[in-house]
Amino acid sequence: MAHRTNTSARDRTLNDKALVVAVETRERAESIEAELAEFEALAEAAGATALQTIVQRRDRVDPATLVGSGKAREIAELAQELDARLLLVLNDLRPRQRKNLEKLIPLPIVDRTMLILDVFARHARSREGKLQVELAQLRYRQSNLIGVGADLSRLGGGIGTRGPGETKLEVDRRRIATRIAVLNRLLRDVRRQRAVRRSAPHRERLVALVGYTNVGKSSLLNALARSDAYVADRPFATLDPTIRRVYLKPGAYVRVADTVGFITDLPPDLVNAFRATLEELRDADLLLHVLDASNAQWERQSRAVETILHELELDRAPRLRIFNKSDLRVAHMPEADALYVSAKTGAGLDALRAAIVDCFA
Ligand SMILES: Nc1nc2c(ncn2[C@@H]2O[C@H](COP(=O)(O)OP(=O)(O)OP(=O)(O)O)[C@@H](O)[C@H]2O)c(=O)[nH]1
Ligand SMILES: [Mg+2]
Repeated sequence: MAHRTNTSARDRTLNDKALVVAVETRERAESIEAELAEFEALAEAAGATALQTIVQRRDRVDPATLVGSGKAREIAELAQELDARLLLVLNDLRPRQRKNLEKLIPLPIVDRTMLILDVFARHARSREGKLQVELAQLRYRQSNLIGVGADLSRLGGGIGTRGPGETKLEVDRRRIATRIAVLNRLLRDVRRQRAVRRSAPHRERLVALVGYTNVGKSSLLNALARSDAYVADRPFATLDPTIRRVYLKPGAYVRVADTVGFITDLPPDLVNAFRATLEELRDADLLLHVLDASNAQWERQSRAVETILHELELDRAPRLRIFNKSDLRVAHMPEADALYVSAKTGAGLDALRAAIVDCFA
Protein backbone atom coordinates (compact mmCIF):
# COMPACT_ATOMS: atom_id res chain seq x y z
CA MET A 1 0.00 0.00 0.00
CA ALA A 2 1.31 3.43 -0.91
CA HIS A 3 2.02 5.81 1.93
CA ARG A 4 1.76 9.53 2.04
CA THR A 5 5.11 11.20 1.86
CA ASN A 6 4.53 14.01 4.29
CA THR A 7 4.15 12.00 7.46
CA SER A 8 5.83 14.67 9.50
CA ALA A 9 3.19 17.20 8.52
CA ARG A 10 0.53 14.73 9.48
CA ASP A 11 2.06 14.00 12.86
CA ARG A 12 2.39 17.66 13.60
CA THR A 13 -1.28 18.24 12.99
CA LEU A 14 -2.50 15.53 15.31
CA ASN A 15 -2.53 18.07 18.11
CA ASP A 16 -4.00 20.95 16.17
CA LYS A 17 -6.17 22.62 18.76
CA ALA A 18 -9.11 24.30 17.17
CA LEU A 19 -11.96 26.64 17.95
CA VAL A 20 -15.13 25.75 16.11
CA VAL A 21 -17.34 28.64 14.99
CA ALA A 22 -20.81 28.49 13.47
CA VAL A 23 -23.54 30.98 12.72
CA GLU A 24 -26.98 29.58 13.34
CA THR A 25 -29.42 31.25 10.99
CA ARG A 26 -33.11 30.45 11.23
CA GLU A 27 -33.10 27.97 8.36
CA ARG A 28 -30.25 26.13 10.02
CA ALA A 29 -31.79 25.95 13.49
CA GLU A 30 -33.17 22.45 13.10
CA SER A 31 -30.09 20.79 11.69
CA ILE A 32 -27.31 22.69 13.44
CA GLU A 33 -26.73 20.09 16.16
CA ALA A 34 -26.28 17.29 13.64
CA GLU A 35 -24.21 19.51 11.36
CA LEU A 36 -21.87 20.41 14.22
CA ALA A 37 -21.50 16.78 15.29
CA GLU A 38 -20.60 15.84 11.73
CA PHE A 39 -18.24 18.82 11.45
CA GLU A 40 -16.44 17.75 14.60
CA ALA A 41 -16.09 14.20 13.28
CA LEU A 42 -14.53 15.67 10.13
CA ALA A 43 -12.19 17.76 12.26
CA GLU A 44 -11.16 14.68 14.16
CA ALA A 45 -10.61 12.75 10.93
CA ALA A 46 -8.35 15.60 9.82
CA GLY A 47 -6.38 15.37 13.05
CA ALA A 48 -7.76 18.37 14.94
CA THR A 49 -9.20 18.62 18.42
CA ALA A 50 -12.12 20.95 18.99
CA LEU A 51 -11.39 22.91 22.17
CA GLN A 52 -14.65 24.77 22.20
CA THR A 53 -17.59 25.43 19.91
CA ILE A 54 -19.01 28.92 19.56
CA VAL A 55 -22.44 29.22 17.98
CA GLN A 56 -23.80 32.66 17.21
CA ARG A 57 -27.53 33.02 16.49
CA ARG A 58 -28.32 35.64 13.88
CA ASP A 59 -31.06 36.29 11.34
CA ARG A 60 -28.43 36.13 8.64
CA VAL A 61 -24.67 35.89 8.51
CA ASP A 62 -22.73 39.16 8.67
CA PRO A 63 -21.78 39.98 5.06
CA ALA A 64 -18.45 41.45 6.18
CA THR A 65 -17.25 39.13 8.92
CA LEU A 66 -19.68 36.16 9.09
CA VAL A 67 -20.11 36.54 12.86
CA GLY A 68 -20.60 40.06 14.19
CA SER A 69 -17.34 41.98 14.55
CA GLY A 70 -17.78 42.17 18.33
CA LYS A 71 -18.14 38.40 18.41
CA ALA A 72 -15.06 38.05 16.24
CA ARG A 73 -13.03 40.01 18.80
CA GLU A 74 -14.39 37.79 21.56
CA ILE A 75 -13.31 34.75 19.60
CA ALA A 76 -9.84 36.21 19.12
CA GLU A 77 -9.51 36.65 22.88
CA LEU A 78 -10.79 33.18 23.61
CA ALA A 79 -8.38 31.73 21.07
CA GLN A 80 -5.49 33.38 22.82
CA GLU A 81 -6.69 32.25 26.23
CA LEU A 82 -7.05 28.63 25.11
CA ASP A 83 -3.96 28.71 22.91
CA ALA A 84 -5.97 27.61 19.85
CA ARG A 85 -4.03 27.18 16.64
CA LEU A 86 -6.85 26.96 14.16
CA LEU A 87 -10.29 28.37 13.49
CA LEU A 88 -12.76 25.91 11.99
CA VAL A 89 -15.78 27.61 10.46
CA LEU A 90 -18.92 25.61 9.68
CA ASN A 91 -20.54 28.17 7.36
CA ASP A 92 -19.37 28.85 3.84
CA LEU A 93 -17.03 31.83 3.78
CA ARG A 94 -16.90 34.39 1.02
CA PRO A 95 -13.39 35.62 0.18
CA ARG A 96 -14.18 39.01 1.70
CA GLN A 97 -15.48 37.51 4.93
CA ARG A 98 -12.40 35.36 5.20
CA LYS A 99 -10.11 38.33 4.66
CA ASN A 100 -11.88 40.46 7.24
CA LEU A 101 -12.02 37.64 9.77
CA GLU A 102 -8.31 37.00 9.32
CA LYS A 103 -7.66 40.60 10.27
CA LEU A 104 -9.64 40.25 13.48
CA ILE A 105 -8.58 36.72 14.41
CA PRO A 106 -4.91 35.94 13.81
CA LEU A 107 -5.41 32.23 13.18
CA PRO A 108 -5.51 30.08 10.05
CA ILE A 109 -9.15 29.82 9.02
CA VAL A 110 -10.39 26.52 7.69
CA ASP A 111 -13.92 26.12 6.36
CA ARG A 112 -15.91 22.92 5.88
CA THR A 113 -14.84 22.44 2.29
CA MET A 114 -11.16 22.78 3.20
CA LEU A 115 -11.68 20.36 6.05
CA ILE A 116 -13.27 17.76 3.77
CA LEU A 117 -10.48 18.25 1.23
CA ASP A 118 -8.01 17.79 4.03
CA VAL A 119 -9.54 14.50 5.15
CA PHE A 120 -9.32 13.37 1.55
CA ALA A 121 -5.71 14.49 1.23
CA ARG A 122 -4.88 12.58 4.35
CA HIS A 123 -6.48 9.34 3.27
CA ALA A 124 -6.22 9.14 -0.51
CA ARG A 125 -4.16 6.11 -1.47
CA SER A 126 -4.35 5.63 -5.21
CA ARG A 127 -2.40 7.82 -7.58
CA GLU A 128 -5.59 9.03 -9.18
CA GLY A 129 -7.13 9.84 -5.80
CA LYS A 130 -4.08 11.85 -4.76
CA LEU A 131 -4.01 13.79 -8.00
CA GLN A 132 -7.71 14.52 -7.74
CA VAL A 133 -7.46 15.83 -4.21
CA GLU A 134 -4.50 18.05 -4.96
CA LEU A 135 -6.32 19.45 -7.96
CA ALA A 136 -9.47 20.12 -5.92
CA GLN A 137 -7.42 21.82 -3.19
CA LEU A 138 -5.62 24.10 -5.63
CA ARG A 139 -8.81 24.99 -7.45
CA TYR A 140 -10.51 25.80 -4.18
CA ARG A 141 -7.65 28.05 -3.11
CA GLN A 142 -7.65 29.71 -6.49
CA SER A 143 -11.39 30.40 -6.61
CA ASN A 144 -11.58 31.56 -3.01
CA LEU A 145 -8.49 33.72 -3.23
CA ILE A 146 -6.97 31.99 -0.27
CA GLY A 147 -3.42 33.17 0.14
CA VAL A 148 -0.85 30.51 -0.43
CA GLY A 149 2.69 31.77 0.06
CA ALA A 150 2.41 33.73 3.28
CA ASP A 151 -0.55 31.86 4.66
CA LEU A 152 0.95 28.47 4.13
CA SER A 153 4.20 29.30 5.83
CA ARG A 154 2.19 30.67 8.71
CA LEU A 155 0.16 27.49 8.81
CA GLY A 156 3.32 25.51 8.86
CA GLY A 157 1.94 22.43 7.19
CA GLY A 158 -1.15 22.11 9.32
CA ILE A 159 -4.75 21.44 8.45
CA GLY A 160 -5.89 23.12 5.30
CA THR A 161 -2.42 23.09 3.80
CA ARG A 162 -1.84 19.40 3.67
CA GLY A 163 -1.59 18.05 0.17
CA PRO A 164 -0.53 14.71 -1.17
CA GLY A 165 2.80 16.17 -2.27
CA GLU A 166 5.37 17.76 -0.02
CA THR A 167 6.36 20.38 -2.55
CA LYS A 168 2.82 21.70 -2.46
CA LEU A 169 3.63 23.76 0.58
CA GLU A 170 6.13 25.78 -1.42
CA VAL A 171 3.88 26.27 -4.38
CA ASP A 172 3.07 29.95 -4.62
CA ARG A 173 0.07 31.61 -6.10
CA ARG A 174 1.68 32.26 -9.48
CA ARG A 175 2.61 28.63 -9.88
CA ILE A 176 -0.80 27.26 -8.99
CA ALA A 177 -2.11 27.64 -12.51
CA THR A 178 0.89 25.76 -13.91
CA ARG A 179 0.47 22.99 -11.38
CA ILE A 180 -3.24 22.72 -12.17
CA ALA A 181 -2.41 22.24 -15.84
CA VAL A 182 0.12 19.53 -14.99
CA LEU A 183 -2.35 17.75 -12.70
CA ASN A 184 -5.02 17.84 -15.38
CA ARG A 185 -2.62 16.23 -17.83
CA LEU A 186 -1.52 13.54 -15.39
CA LEU A 187 -5.13 12.78 -14.49
CA ARG A 188 -6.08 12.45 -18.13
CA ASP A 189 -3.36 9.82 -18.55
CA VAL A 190 -4.34 7.87 -15.44
CA ARG A 191 -7.98 7.93 -16.52
CA ARG A 192 -7.21 6.85 -20.03
CA GLN A 193 -5.38 3.81 -18.68
CA ARG A 194 -8.25 3.02 -16.37
CA ALA A 195 -10.79 3.35 -19.16
CA VAL A 196 -8.82 0.74 -21.13
CA ARG A 197 -8.89 -1.61 -18.16
CA ARG A 198 -12.58 -0.97 -17.59
CA SER A 199 -13.56 -1.73 -21.13
CA ALA A 200 -12.52 -5.36 -20.67
CA PRO A 201 -15.75 -7.31 -21.07
CA HIS A 202 -17.39 -8.85 -17.98
CA ARG A 203 -19.97 -11.53 -17.96
CA GLU A 204 -21.12 -10.82 -14.44
CA ARG A 205 -23.40 -7.94 -13.53
CA LEU A 206 -22.06 -4.99 -11.61
CA VAL A 207 -23.76 -3.87 -8.39
CA ALA A 208 -22.56 -0.66 -6.73
CA LEU A 209 -22.86 0.26 -3.06
CA VAL A 210 -23.59 3.94 -2.59
CA GLY A 211 -24.55 5.98 0.43
CA TYR A 212 -23.67 8.57 3.02
CA THR A 213 -20.23 8.33 4.58
CA ASN A 214 -19.87 5.95 7.55
CA VAL A 215 -23.14 4.04 6.98
CA GLY A 216 -21.28 0.74 6.56
CA LYS A 217 -20.84 0.26 2.80
CA SER A 218 -17.39 -1.29 3.08
CA SER A 219 -18.51 -3.45 6.00
CA LEU A 220 -21.39 -4.68 3.89
CA LEU A 221 -19.08 -5.47 1.00
CA ASN A 222 -16.87 -7.42 3.38
CA ALA A 223 -19.84 -9.30 4.82
CA LEU A 224 -21.10 -10.19 1.34
CA ALA A 225 -17.74 -11.08 -0.18
CA ARG A 226 -15.99 -12.30 2.96
CA SER A 227 -13.30 -9.77 2.13
CA ASP A 228 -11.32 -7.28 4.16
CA ALA A 229 -11.75 -3.84 2.62
CA TYR A 230 -10.79 -1.03 4.98
CA VAL A 231 -13.47 -0.13 7.54
CA ALA A 232 -13.29 2.67 10.13
CA ASP A 233 -15.60 4.64 12.36
CA ARG A 234 -14.87 8.00 10.81
CA PRO A 235 -15.97 9.90 7.69
CA PHE A 236 -14.35 9.02 4.36
CA ALA A 237 -12.62 5.78 5.25
CA THR A 238 -13.01 4.64 1.64
CA LEU A 239 -11.66 6.88 -1.09
CA ASP A 240 -10.73 4.42 -3.79
CA PRO A 241 -13.23 2.14 -5.44
CA THR A 242 -12.92 -1.58 -4.77
CA ILE A 243 -14.69 -4.38 -6.63
CA ARG A 244 -15.29 -7.87 -5.21
CA ARG A 245 -17.03 -10.94 -6.53
CA VAL A 246 -20.11 -11.89 -4.51
CA TYR A 247 -22.02 -15.16 -4.48
CA LEU A 248 -25.81 -14.88 -4.85
CA LYS A 249 -27.05 -18.44 -5.40
CA PRO A 250 -25.65 -21.58 -7.03
CA GLY A 251 -24.09 -20.55 -10.32
CA ALA A 252 -24.92 -16.85 -9.87
CA TYR A 253 -22.33 -14.25 -8.97
CA VAL A 254 -22.22 -10.47 -9.25
CA ARG A 255 -19.39 -8.00 -8.96
CA VAL A 256 -19.98 -5.55 -6.12
CA ALA A 257 -18.26 -2.15 -6.14
CA ASP A 258 -17.61 -0.18 -2.97
CA THR A 259 -17.44 3.59 -3.42
CA VAL A 260 -16.50 6.76 -1.63
CA GLY A 261 -19.18 8.00 0.78
CA PHE A 262 -21.27 11.12 0.20
CA ILE A 263 -21.91 14.06 2.51
CA THR A 264 -24.34 17.00 2.58
CA ASP A 265 -23.28 20.09 0.62
CA LEU A 266 -20.49 18.26 -1.05
CA PRO A 267 -18.08 20.90 -2.37
CA PRO A 268 -18.40 21.28 -6.18
CA ASP A 269 -14.73 20.57 -6.74
CA LEU A 270 -15.07 17.35 -4.83
CA VAL A 271 -18.10 16.37 -6.85
CA ASN A 272 -15.75 16.59 -9.80
CA ALA A 273 -13.20 14.48 -8.01
CA PHE A 274 -15.97 11.98 -7.27
CA ARG A 275 -17.10 12.10 -10.84
CA ALA A 276 -13.94 10.34 -11.93
CA THR A 277 -13.76 7.92 -9.03
CA LEU A 278 -17.40 7.08 -9.50
CA GLU A 279 -17.11 6.32 -13.17
CA GLU A 280 -17.52 2.70 -12.19
CA LEU A 281 -21.03 3.60 -11.08
CA ARG A 282 -21.98 4.51 -14.61
CA ASP A 283 -21.53 0.89 -15.60
CA ALA A 284 -23.53 -0.43 -12.65
CA ASP A 285 -26.63 -2.52 -13.37
CA LEU A 286 -27.99 -1.90 -9.88
CA LEU A 287 -27.27 0.61 -7.11
CA LEU A 288 -27.60 -0.46 -3.49
CA HIS A 289 -28.30 2.71 -1.54
CA VAL A 290 -27.11 1.90 1.97
CA LEU A 291 -28.68 3.81 4.88
CA ASP A 292 -27.75 3.81 8.55
CA ALA A 293 -30.79 2.60 10.46
CA SER A 294 -29.19 3.65 13.76
CA ASN A 295 -28.73 7.27 12.72
CA ALA A 296 -31.53 9.70 13.57
CA GLN A 297 -30.41 11.77 10.58
CA TRP A 298 -30.87 8.99 8.02
CA GLU A 299 -33.50 10.92 6.07
CA ARG A 300 -31.33 14.01 5.71
CA GLN A 301 -28.47 11.77 4.66
CA SER A 302 -30.66 9.92 2.20
CA ARG A 303 -31.73 13.20 0.58
CA ALA A 304 -28.10 14.31 0.26
CA VAL A 305 -27.22 11.05 -1.48
CA GLU A 306 -30.18 11.27 -3.86
CA THR A 307 -29.24 14.86 -4.73
CA ILE A 308 -25.67 13.94 -5.56
CA LEU A 309 -26.73 10.90 -7.58
CA HIS A 310 -29.00 13.22 -9.53
CA GLU A 311 -26.23 15.79 -10.08
CA LEU A 312 -23.91 13.06 -11.31
CA GLU A 313 -26.69 11.77 -13.56
CA LEU A 314 -26.43 8.43 -11.85
CA ASP A 315 -30.06 8.25 -10.82
CA ARG A 316 -31.25 6.30 -13.83
CA ALA A 317 -29.96 2.90 -12.71
CA PRO A 318 -32.42 0.82 -10.66
CA ARG A 319 -31.95 1.33 -6.93
CA LEU A 320 -32.52 -0.78 -3.84
CA ARG A 321 -32.65 0.91 -0.43
CA ILE A 322 -31.04 -1.03 2.39
CA PHE A 323 -31.02 -0.18 6.07
CA ASN A 324 -27.75 -1.33 7.60
CA LYS A 325 -26.77 -1.45 11.30
CA SER A 326 -30.17 -2.95 12.07
CA ASP A 327 -28.54 -4.63 15.08
CA LEU A 328 -28.43 -1.20 16.72
CA ARG A 329 -32.03 -0.19 16.17
CA VAL A 330 -34.50 -3.01 16.45
CA ALA A 331 -37.35 -1.20 18.13
CA HIS A 332 -37.71 1.74 15.80
CA MET A 333 -37.50 0.78 12.15
CA PRO A 334 -37.68 3.79 9.85
CA GLU A 335 -39.65 2.00 7.12
CA ALA A 336 -41.76 -1.08 7.63
CA ASP A 337 -41.21 -2.85 4.32
CA ALA A 338 -37.56 -1.93 3.70
CA LEU A 339 -34.65 -4.35 3.65
CA TYR A 340 -32.91 -4.51 7.00
CA VAL A 341 -29.43 -5.91 7.27
CA SER A 342 -26.51 -5.92 9.63
CA ALA A 343 -23.00 -6.16 8.23
CA LYS A 344 -21.93 -6.82 11.80
CA THR A 345 -24.16 -9.79 12.66
CA GLY A 346 -24.96 -10.96 9.14
CA ALA A 347 -28.69 -10.55 9.70
CA GLY A 348 -30.69 -10.00 6.52
CA LEU A 349 -27.84 -10.81 4.14
CA ASP A 350 -29.63 -13.83 2.65
CA ALA A 351 -32.70 -11.67 2.01
CA LEU A 352 -30.42 -9.09 0.40
CA ARG A 353 -28.88 -11.71 -1.90
CA ALA A 354 -32.38 -12.86 -2.85
CA ALA A 355 -33.47 -9.27 -3.51
CA ILE A 356 -30.52 -8.76 -5.85
CA VAL A 357 -31.39 -12.00 -7.67
CA ASP A 358 -34.98 -10.72 -8.06
CA CYS A 359 -33.75 -7.44 -9.55
CA PHE A 360 -31.96 -9.35 -12.27
CA ALA A 361 -34.69 -11.94 -12.84
N1 LIG B 1 -23.25 -1.97 14.86
C1 LIG B 1 -22.94 -2.00 13.57
N2 LIG B 1 -21.87 -1.28 13.13
C2 LIG B 1 -21.58 -1.33 11.82
C3 LIG B 1 -22.34 -2.09 10.90
N3 LIG B 1 -21.80 -1.92 9.67
C4 LIG B 1 -20.75 -1.08 9.82
N4 LIG B 1 -20.61 -0.72 11.11
C5 LIG B 1 -19.59 0.20 11.66
O1 LIG B 1 -19.77 1.49 11.07
C6 LIG B 1 -18.51 2.15 10.87
C7 LIG B 1 -18.37 2.56 9.43
O2 LIG B 1 -18.27 1.40 8.62
P1 LIG B 1 -17.67 1.44 7.15
O3 LIG B 1 -17.94 0.10 6.54
O4 LIG B 1 -16.26 1.93 7.13
O5 LIG B 1 -18.62 2.54 6.49
P2 LIG B 1 -18.57 3.15 5.02
O6 LIG B 1 -19.98 3.43 4.61
O7 LIG B 1 -17.78 2.27 4.14
O8 LIG B 1 -17.84 4.51 5.31
P3 LIG B 1 -16.94 5.45 4.32
O9 LIG B 1 -16.07 4.58 3.52
O10 LIG B 1 -16.20 6.29 5.30
O11 LIG B 1 -17.91 6.25 3.53
C8 LIG B 1 -17.45 1.15 11.32
O12 LIG B 1 -17.09 1.48 12.65
C9 LIG B 1 -18.16 -0.18 11.26
O13 LIG B 1 -17.63 -1.14 12.16
C10 LIG B 1 -23.46 -2.85 11.41
O14 LIG B 1 -24.19 -3.54 10.70
N5 LIG B 1 -23.70 -2.74 12.74
MG1 LIG C 1 -16.09 2.64 3.14
